[in-house]
Amino acid sequence: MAQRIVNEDESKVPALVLPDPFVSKSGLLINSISDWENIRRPELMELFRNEVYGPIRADFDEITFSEVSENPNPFPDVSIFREIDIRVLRNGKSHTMRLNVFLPKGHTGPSPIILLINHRPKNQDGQIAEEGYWSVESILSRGFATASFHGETVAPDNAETFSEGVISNLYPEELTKPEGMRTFGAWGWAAMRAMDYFEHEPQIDSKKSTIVGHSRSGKTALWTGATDTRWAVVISNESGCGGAALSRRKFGETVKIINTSFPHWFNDNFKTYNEREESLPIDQHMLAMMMAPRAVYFSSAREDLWSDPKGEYLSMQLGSRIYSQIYNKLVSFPQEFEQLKSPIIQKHAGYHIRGGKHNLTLEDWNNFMDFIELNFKNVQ
Ligand code: GTR
Repeated sequence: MAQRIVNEDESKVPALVLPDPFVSKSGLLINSISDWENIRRPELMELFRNEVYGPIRADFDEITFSEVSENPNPFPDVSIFREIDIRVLRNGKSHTMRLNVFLPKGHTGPSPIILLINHRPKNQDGQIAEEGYWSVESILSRGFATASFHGETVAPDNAETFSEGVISNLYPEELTKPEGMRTFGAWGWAAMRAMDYFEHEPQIDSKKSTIVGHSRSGKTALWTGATDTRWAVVISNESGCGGAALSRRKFGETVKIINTSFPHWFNDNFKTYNEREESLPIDQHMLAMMMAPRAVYFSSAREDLWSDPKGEYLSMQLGSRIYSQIYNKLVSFPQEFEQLKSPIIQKHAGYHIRGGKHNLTLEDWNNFMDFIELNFKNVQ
């Protein structure tokens, strides 16, 4: 096996020359909302779709939601638990995915919702909600509803078998295209179908919706939030390479390493950038920009160098310029990453770094909820 070259030394990070988000392909300087939304944003979306992630297909013939009762409610005192099978038909074939939903008990009126994309090994010790990773009780106690699906319900996380789910069932033509849909597209597809359910369910306020993902699911959350503007808040926890972190820093996991370890995640075109990060027409700060004018939040962990915490912060700092430069909203991030002590919870764009290792914890969730609540204040 070829030797992996991994840099975790800041002094060896190359000088950054990033593509300019505010100049269109034809050289037009972008400084208005309409030029951003009609010219530059669609150009960048096309680049991310064709060169990195593949599309999240949204076409199908029919969708149905049916409640099943297979498992007992793990939190009966504080929640109403629903297990929903979402069945989608296209061209006479169907795919069914499972969504687990907790509504806060005793709340009247629609609740804001937080979706967690789950990629932890299925049914780890038989739990539907692993404490910390999906902090259901804490989320409900703040008046949110919460839902989660497992990636495996639409695409196995395996280079050989990944297509044996929604891709082969509903969109087999994607497999032969170098720019086609792979697992990030499939997992994002599932998140969009969850959103279809939220829109259909009167006890859920789908306009106040947040999508959260950790690590590979954080990458998925970002691509889903960029593609599907129904999400009001998009949160990435330690998503690193191909997620929140700038690829050109080549700190920790690189494009070549990720494409070699997980060839089924991104589309085939992305592999042409192995060891050629400088030639990418985008970098990940531009993905953060795709969320505007909605809200976006990144979080990192100090010991998680593989995900490049500083690269995640810089990407947020640079990406959040979309709010000030185009949407005329006040957002500010301290210059020095090394000085960061406390979470940056403000309207539109936020960030925190906590102590410890690669994981999703209650501390992360508490910051996410502070950010979400602040962003929903005064929103009708
Ligand atoms: C790692 C991978 C990362 C990250 C992580 C995870 O092995 O290199 O890109 O996605 O898995 O999902 O936990």
